[in-house]
Amino acid sequence: LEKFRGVIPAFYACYDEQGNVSEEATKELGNHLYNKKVKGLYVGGSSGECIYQTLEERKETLRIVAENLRGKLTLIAHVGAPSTRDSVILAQYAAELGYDALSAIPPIYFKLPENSVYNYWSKIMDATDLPFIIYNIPQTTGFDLSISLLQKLRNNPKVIGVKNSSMPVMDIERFKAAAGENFIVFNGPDEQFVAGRLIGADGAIGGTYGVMPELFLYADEFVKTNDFVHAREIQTKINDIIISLCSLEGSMYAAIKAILALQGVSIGGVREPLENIHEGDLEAIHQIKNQIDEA
Ligand code: NAY
Repeated sequence: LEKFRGVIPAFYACYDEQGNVSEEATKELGNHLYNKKVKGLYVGGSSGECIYQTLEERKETLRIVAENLRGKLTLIAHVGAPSTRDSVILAQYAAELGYDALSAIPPIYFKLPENSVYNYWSKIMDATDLPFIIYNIPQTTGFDLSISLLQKLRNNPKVIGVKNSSMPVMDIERFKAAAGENFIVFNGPDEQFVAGRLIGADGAIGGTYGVMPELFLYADEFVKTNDFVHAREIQTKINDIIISLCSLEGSMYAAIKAILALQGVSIGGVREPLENIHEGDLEAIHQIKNQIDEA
């Protein structure tokens, strides 16, 4: 499980000027993050705007990233889709492409009982030989992973971890305690990266890493060397930046992409209904870029 321990940016959706998935931009962002020495990539999750993409677009992104970076970075494919059938199609495709692991949110829209969620995740796992990482993100899905469901899923040896994006850091500690040895818990909320690592997260996957990978890599090093004073200092800088990113007319991902463009990596805008950058955001975008440079 060593290959999952580390800083793993959630990969952004990469579009051309018409808003279509761009092969060139996808490669460019992948190479950029590879050069920053991140551990891996989480492809096609929330930050990948998976919920607003067609099955074909999601396959396209999975393919481009894998062809470009498999063997160089740990690649996790997020395959959660509204139906079990589409999720299984994506899972099988990711396995063919050589991904290291699969991951999925619980099913969204209908409020389904735990048993349906169990069956959904199990069918994805049955579809390939790949290990599986549960994605718990109750604030967007409305489904909170219970300890008993985790323990039931844990009977399947393919379940190797949880990416936990719920806000209480205690959940990370509880999931670790419940799951036992040989299990990876990933910190989800970037605002609590240091706290999550301290309470036991083995690795971390996040939506803002891509625009400031160095800060998370440094924070991770400080945690590893027990230098909590410096780790906390970086966390404060990260949180100031995240608050700035979330304070514009445009959505957080639109702000991130605009800053990436200033950093020399152009991956387009966001897909509606996510809000794109407004004229009035431009000055703040430059300021946030400086804020990142100075951190
Ligand atoms: C993914 O699947 O893209 C992620 O891992 C993103 C997780 C993010 N949560 C949400 C709700 O988007 O990283 C967080 C988030 O961007 C960060 O904490 C800033 O709020």
